[in-house]
Amino acid sequence: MEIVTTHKGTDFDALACVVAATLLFPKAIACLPKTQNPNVRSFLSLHKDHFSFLWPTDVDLHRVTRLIVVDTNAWHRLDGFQALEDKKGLEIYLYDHHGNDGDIQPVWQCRQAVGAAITLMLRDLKAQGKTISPIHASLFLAGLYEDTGNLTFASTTAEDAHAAAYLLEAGADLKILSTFVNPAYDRKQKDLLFGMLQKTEISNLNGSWVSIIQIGVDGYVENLAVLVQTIRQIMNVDAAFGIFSVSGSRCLVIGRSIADSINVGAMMRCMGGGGHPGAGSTMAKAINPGVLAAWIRILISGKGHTSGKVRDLMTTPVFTVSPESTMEAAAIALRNRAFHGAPVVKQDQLLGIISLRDLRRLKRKNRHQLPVKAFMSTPVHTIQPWKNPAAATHLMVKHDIGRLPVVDEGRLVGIITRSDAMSHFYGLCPLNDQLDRTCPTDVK
Ligand SMILES: [Mn+2]
Repeated sequence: MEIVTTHKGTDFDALACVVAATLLFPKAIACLPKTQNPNVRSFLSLHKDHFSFLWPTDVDLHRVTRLIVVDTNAWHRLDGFQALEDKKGLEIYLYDHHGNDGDIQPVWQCRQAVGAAITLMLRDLKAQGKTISPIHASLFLAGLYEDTGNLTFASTTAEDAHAAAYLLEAGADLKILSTFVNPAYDRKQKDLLFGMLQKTEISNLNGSWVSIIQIGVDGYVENLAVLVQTIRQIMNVDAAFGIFSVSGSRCLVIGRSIADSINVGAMMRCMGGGGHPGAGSTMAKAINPGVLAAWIRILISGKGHTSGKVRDLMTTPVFTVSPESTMEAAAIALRNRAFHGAPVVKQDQLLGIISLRDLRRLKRKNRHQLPVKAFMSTPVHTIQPWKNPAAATHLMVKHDIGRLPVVDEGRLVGIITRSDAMSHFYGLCPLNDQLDRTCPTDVK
């Protein structure tokens, strides 16, 4: 049995990719997560007769031989398929346009940083000469427009624009599109937008204009992400962040950015969520909204109002790996110590970083005997021990890395990880420290 699936909180791009995959793999059965974005839900309820989907609970996992994953590359974002992660002989195919943060190990993949994942699928549909009906074209264009902000987000590529032209030629209906992609605001959304406009604070952080809004939300309000996007446009800022106190001690944080220097996805990953450079979100539990706002400012500016130093947080001595050791030996050493990665060092010289993720990428067993130096990542970003922890987090967010060697006068003296830096900031939080790791439905 072949199954196509995508991420929880399914948006139009994800839905478009699932449908496109069933055209590319006619034997595959489409399976949608139980949670979908509100506009996708209303689209599906109107187009019930055109598409057929299974729920994850309808699938007998034992019978799945091929899993086609679209618009995500992380197991935790799938609904109900985690049990397949270690299944022997399962073939995984992947189409995705997200960053390098996932842990799904496909046997075949098409991954590229384009504006929308449907652009990648369309490339193959065109190459295989598949015909696209006007309804398919409309759905695909909805995904393309939603993920690229009508081709205006910085992540948009020329291929996305070509894909849009191709879909218009195939009969995509712009009237249907505007009904679903930009649905009219309901009463609650209008009220909340009004409140957000009054509360928005604008500041210049590291040369970018950023608007941060803290606001309470009464009951359920649909599609808060659209409101954050609207605020960004009205305020004409580089990035906007909404911190919505949802209920009790939970806050939903949603960010939208058009500046290359503000990578919302990396910031939200740091805060326990996820997303793209231009869009992301996280659900934070038991953290005061004011602390979340301060955290966002720290992540963007790299300036924390804290007195600690990197040397107080770093781990020392550092476990290192020699460039000549085999990948297999390095992996065993890392696993025994429960580390995810380590610096590669030769005679006090820091050469690179090797991680378990690099090892998982080696497909063929015989490559495990190759030396670490062939697979380590370079160049290495480093930090000095006397720097502020906020500067360390800033670097980790900017380059989307999980660990930072601490170097003093050319010598490796320690290492600081994302969780070291975060535990420092959490220490400042009045309510302290849990993050809810579930991805909220607004993540694009
Ligand atoms: Mn997408």
